[in-house]
Amino acid sequence: MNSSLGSEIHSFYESAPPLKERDGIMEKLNEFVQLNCKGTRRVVCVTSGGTTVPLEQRCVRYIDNFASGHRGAASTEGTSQPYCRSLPDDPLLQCFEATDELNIQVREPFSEAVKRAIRDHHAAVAGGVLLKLPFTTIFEYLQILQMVAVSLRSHGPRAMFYLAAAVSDFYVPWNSMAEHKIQSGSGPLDMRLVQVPKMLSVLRTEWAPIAFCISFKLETDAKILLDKADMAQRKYKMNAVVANELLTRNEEVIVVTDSEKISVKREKTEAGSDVENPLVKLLVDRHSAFIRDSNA
Ligand code: PAZ
Repeated sequence: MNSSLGSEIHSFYESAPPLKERDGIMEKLNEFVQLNCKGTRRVVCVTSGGTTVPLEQRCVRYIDNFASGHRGAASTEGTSQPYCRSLPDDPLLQCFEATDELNIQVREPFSEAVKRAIRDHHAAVAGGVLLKLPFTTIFEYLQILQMVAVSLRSHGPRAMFYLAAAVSDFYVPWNSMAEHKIQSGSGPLDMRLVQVPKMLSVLRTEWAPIAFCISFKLETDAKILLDKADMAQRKYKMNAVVANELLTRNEEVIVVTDSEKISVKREKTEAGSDVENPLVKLLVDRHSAFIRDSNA
């Protein structure tokens, strides 16, 4: 990592607002690591959804992005949230109905999918194999990612990072952000956003250097997608970069490694049809080969 990146990263973390419930998150993470990071068991950190960039410290406005969290959720069931993607947007009101004054039941036609989602979700949480750490802002996301990555370091090549979240590229540093709501009467808004430091680099070199790392690259222009994915793969020494276009992201992705470009297309499964199922299968196989090659 070069020294200017090092100082950008340092100043990002130094000036970020302290993570709420840091101790609670750390405790859950430690419990999860103790339970799961042992023997030959593999562990994956899936990031999903998008991060926001607050414009005011007492945040009224923020910059958001398009990510829905579908990719991470669909990939984790085999984040929306894992097990919740089969639910409608307003699950409480749409999935349940009152049978009389006191009783509520799951409505048809949701009943089977909803019951399965609830059952599988509770089983995963109760078994200690699913830990969900929600985030909203870029500050929360990068602080939690650092905590998770450092906690998984000791699991070496058996840890996988599957970084599907759409992470903000620019942000307003906390110490140069207005404290109060920006007033609209003062004319056009002139605000300077600085680049979010490239954390893939520090993940690779310091936080979890021998983990199996998959990052995602989204573009809207097909002509530059594969070059950008290729560049990211080489620059950050990713085991693979999953390249996707905005409009076709649920139909096809291209897995770019140092020697291959593999197209993965939507496939029918028992639960429906998605691109995540074949993608996860391919990456799990690659992870197995990676563990074998590391003699772990
Ligand atoms: O969350 P979603 O299912 O709506 O979209 C998934 C995605 C496009 C955010 C993901 O596949 C991806 O490409 N993430 C990285 C985006 C980027 O920073 O380039």
